[in-house]
Amino acid sequence: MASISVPGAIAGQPARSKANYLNASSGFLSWAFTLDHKRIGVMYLVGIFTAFLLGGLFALLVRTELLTPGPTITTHDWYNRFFTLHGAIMVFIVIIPGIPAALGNFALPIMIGAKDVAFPRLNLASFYMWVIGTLFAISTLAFGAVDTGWTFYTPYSTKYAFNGMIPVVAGAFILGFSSIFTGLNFIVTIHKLRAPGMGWFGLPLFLWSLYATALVQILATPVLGITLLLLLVERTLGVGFFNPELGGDPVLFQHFFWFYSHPAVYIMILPAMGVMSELISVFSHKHIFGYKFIAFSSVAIALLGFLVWGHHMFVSGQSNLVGMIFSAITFTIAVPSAIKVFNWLATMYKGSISLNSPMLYALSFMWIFGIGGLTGLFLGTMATDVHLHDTYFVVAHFHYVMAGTIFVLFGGIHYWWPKMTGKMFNEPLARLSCLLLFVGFNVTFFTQFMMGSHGMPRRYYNYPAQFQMYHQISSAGSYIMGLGVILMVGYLLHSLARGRKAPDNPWGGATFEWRTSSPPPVENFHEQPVVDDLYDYEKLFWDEQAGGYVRREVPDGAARPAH
Ligand code: HEM
Ligand SMILES: [Cu+2]
Repeated sequence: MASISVPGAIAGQPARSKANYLNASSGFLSWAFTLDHKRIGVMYLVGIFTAFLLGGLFALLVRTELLTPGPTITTHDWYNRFFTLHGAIMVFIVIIPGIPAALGNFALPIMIGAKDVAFPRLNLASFYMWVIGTLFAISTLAFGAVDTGWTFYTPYSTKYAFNGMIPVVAGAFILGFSSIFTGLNFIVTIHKLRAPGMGWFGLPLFLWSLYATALVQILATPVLGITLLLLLVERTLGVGFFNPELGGDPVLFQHFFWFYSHPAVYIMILPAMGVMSELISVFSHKHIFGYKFIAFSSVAIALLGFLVWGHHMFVSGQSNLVGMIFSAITFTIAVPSAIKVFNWLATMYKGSISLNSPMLYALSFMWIFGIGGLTGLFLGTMATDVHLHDTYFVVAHFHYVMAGTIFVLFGGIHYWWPKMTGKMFNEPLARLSCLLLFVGFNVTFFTQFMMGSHGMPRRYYNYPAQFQMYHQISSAGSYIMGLGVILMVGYLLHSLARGRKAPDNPWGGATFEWRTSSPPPVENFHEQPVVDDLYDYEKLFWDEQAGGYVRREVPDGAARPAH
């Protein structure tokens, strides 16, 4: 395709108007009332990242308190509030909306060749539900804060805890709507707005994972909503649902809570697995291996995820038979998860791998999620869980899973950053930051497996001296991670201010977002992309002048130019 040469146009790319979704309109109101999925995605990203910094601050306070047994920087009451705020912020405000609301909102419509999501107003509403829910939750600090742990177990939460738990629970309830709205929007968008000719098996795998996630969001979140409502009613009106003194059943709360919260683990991890499939294929410059297996394993994980909640309740007094059944079903989830890991490895095999920062995050995920998944088997086995339950082993396990997702969130941010902002970032610093996070993470949490299996309980302010060494190493690791995050904030801000202009396709991706300008125009495309195999990299060539990859039609039999 010949392009007309216009002064200022990048060689190898057609000349286009300079208008894009960022500069098409300006001013606070143009953002506050925007219906553009890309701007909503960016606003989510800024909000979620800010909340991550706040949640991270509470984590550092917890780790600092644990440097010595007994009081270090705060009282036992505030310690309880710190870990609760940390957990509640990270789960409800950061990681559950995380990848779908921020990266999904930005990328999903572009990836199917659409102009926007199916319901743009609902999308904006979901963003404001997130803002309002978050403000409610944070306002707890003015009401004595919350110290129940993020699980809000009854009857402690309904009878004894500080009043600050009311705004947090109300906030989590509101955040649930945000999650349901996003899920609904994505399902309808994927069904209805795919570019002509794009079948289900032509979808990028990220979207299969968002679709599977959306199913869980829609089916599981209402259960949590009602449970939190019952909790508030018991707390404020004294109607007994969970408190035995009022005729309620505390174990019922655990059933309701985990019926949502185990599937919620998949709301957290499935989108990350979707981003992984994109990253691994693009940075191996090789067609994804086992497309259908990866696609169906997302759906399988979503459905099986509803059947295993009882593994959180092995020591709640449920019968051994029920425990055995939950244990057995829990193991089956390892199968679709392993299918994904196998396919990623097979994709990398004999690929031409570039170790750019997004790929470093993806590889970190493989290690971290691998350990997170394998240690889950010890917790899913009843006999070992009785020993490990409520110890630091559990804390280490769920951080290996959840922070695995955070690594992919960061990988995705780096991957789509040039597309979102039109700017490149400092790649060597990005690699350094990933390294700091990876090393810091393993130092922080691997030690926790050790102290947990030696019996150090979670949520404890005080501990016997024998555990001090572990705690100090763990805290040192968390400070290394803190450095990594500060560095990341630094070079990303620098990129916004002074980053080199991003090419349309810096990494060599074949999905649609790499076939439009960086940043994209308001309507996403200058000309509608043609549907073809989104994992076929044969037509992409590195172009020195463009500073990125360009598509060229290769005539049959022509020699493929060297990279
Ligand atoms: C930035 C690195 C992080 C550090 C240093 C850290 C540290 C900690 C510590 C020390 C605890 C308290 C453990 C206990 O006594 O029970 C904790 C709990 C928790 N963390 Fe993290 N964490 C980090 C990141 C995350 C992330 C990314 C997530 C999820 C997205 C997360 C979710 C949780 C949850 C759900 C709890 C349980 C809170 C509770 O027991 O109520 N953390 N974390
Ligand atoms: Cu679970």
